[in-house]
Amino acid sequence: MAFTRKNVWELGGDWADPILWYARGVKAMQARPLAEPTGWRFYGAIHGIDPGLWQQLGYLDPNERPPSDADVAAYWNECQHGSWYFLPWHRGYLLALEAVVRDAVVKAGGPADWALPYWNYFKPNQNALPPAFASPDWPDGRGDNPLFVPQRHGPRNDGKVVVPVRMINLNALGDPDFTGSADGGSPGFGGVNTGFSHGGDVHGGIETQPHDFVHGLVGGRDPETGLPGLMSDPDTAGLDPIFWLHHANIDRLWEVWRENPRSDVDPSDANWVSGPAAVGDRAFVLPMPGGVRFTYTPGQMSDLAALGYNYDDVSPPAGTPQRIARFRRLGARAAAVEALARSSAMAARKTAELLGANSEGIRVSGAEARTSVALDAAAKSRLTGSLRAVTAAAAGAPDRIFLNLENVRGLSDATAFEVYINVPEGEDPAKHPELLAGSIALFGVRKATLADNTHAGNGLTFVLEITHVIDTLHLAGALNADQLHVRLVPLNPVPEAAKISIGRISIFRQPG
Ligand SMILES: [Cu+2]
Repeated sequence: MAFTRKNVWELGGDWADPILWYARGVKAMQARPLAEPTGWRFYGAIHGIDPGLWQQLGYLDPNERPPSDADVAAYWNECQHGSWYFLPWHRGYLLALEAVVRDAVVKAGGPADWALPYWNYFKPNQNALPPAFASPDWPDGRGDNPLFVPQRHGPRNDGKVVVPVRMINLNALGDPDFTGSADGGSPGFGGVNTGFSHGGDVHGGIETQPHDFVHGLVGGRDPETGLPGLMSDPDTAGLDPIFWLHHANIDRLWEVWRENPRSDVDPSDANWVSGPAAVGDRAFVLPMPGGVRFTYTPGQMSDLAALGYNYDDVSPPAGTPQRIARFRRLGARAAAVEALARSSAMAARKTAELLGANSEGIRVSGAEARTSVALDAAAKSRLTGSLRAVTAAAAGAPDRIFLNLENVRGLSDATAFEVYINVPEGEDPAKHPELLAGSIALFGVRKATLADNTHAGNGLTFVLEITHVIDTLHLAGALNADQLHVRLVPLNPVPEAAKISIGRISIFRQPG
């Protein structure tokens, strides 16, 4: 039997059967003790657990019996972030949770083909939290709906959970490479080459947007206590039932990227295919119903048919960037466009070159932060040369450009901001969508800031592709300046107490 994951907004009602059965399955898991590997909180702790934060949020009693040391070592704090394992690890995590929920559903007399729904916030009128998750009541009016979580504060921290469509994007789907690098160029669609990475430094394309951003905006931050919503912090995110529908959508986007390729493929590198266990690091292993251990490698996660499930829709969404459109915009002749697309898709990955960086770290607090990036003249002329060459008959693909926010540190993962380039002085950035580099939320920043046994406290690095903005400036003849002006516009004023800082803002070119 192949299981089909369907759009939560198109199931035929706020409490359509798959949602009602999900709620019942979650309820059954929540009734299990902390130490039970198929319990709800155990599953949350597999993603990540900060016992102090769990206690503050009311999810852990210090007197509870913990799981065995062996179970904690095998399963807890396993999630992969800032890594090319981000997508395959979470795919296995979804499969295992889905099997545990389905087991509970079937035992309660529900359908044997139950599958997780997904939340596609990109679709028109589907960007609000699905109603069954927003109501404290079951459909009969009883008030212990397990899908409802009070610690969801939303983008404005007022409890209204809506994903602002203007601020999320599918730019990552346009990336020809699954694997990126941490050299300042593309972080890839799927992330950079790492070992076992429970919170790596450089977030990959699909991880940064929309993944991190939706986490931060759904969870938000309690305006009174300053505590994160469950979804905003990786150490609490797995406790929120909406987590799984968000991740099912990210998982679906991986298949969208694979299904609509030019030459896009998952990595063939043995370190990706076999995963960290093959080099003696922790294995990807999850508890399944009946005491079964599910051990898996990234390579086993590529093929949905082999895994026995599918999605009802993997067509390319509106707004997927098209390389061809870029070449046309830069003036390529009609006959050259396809050849340019092929050369850009086939090109071996080329090393990134620094175009410039700002001179010192900046603090982000209040309503805005600004800095300037001085551009190296020689590197810039190589960039403009590659952009101009597109109009020639036998050109290679033009450079792609990346803005790096390096060593981002702070204490509030719900911090989210837009990044703009060269907004004219005195003008409202919101009126210049053509100058919007991208939007980020700092999912994982607190963990990455505190020095502990896995982190040196270096913070996170976010990489935004700004090719579209640079093209705009180039076509307007505005790339001749010797610096670019960067404006960070937070979604909500950033409190001093969040201590948000950015070590360096740099811009890199990468030959296309
Ligand atoms: Cu996530």
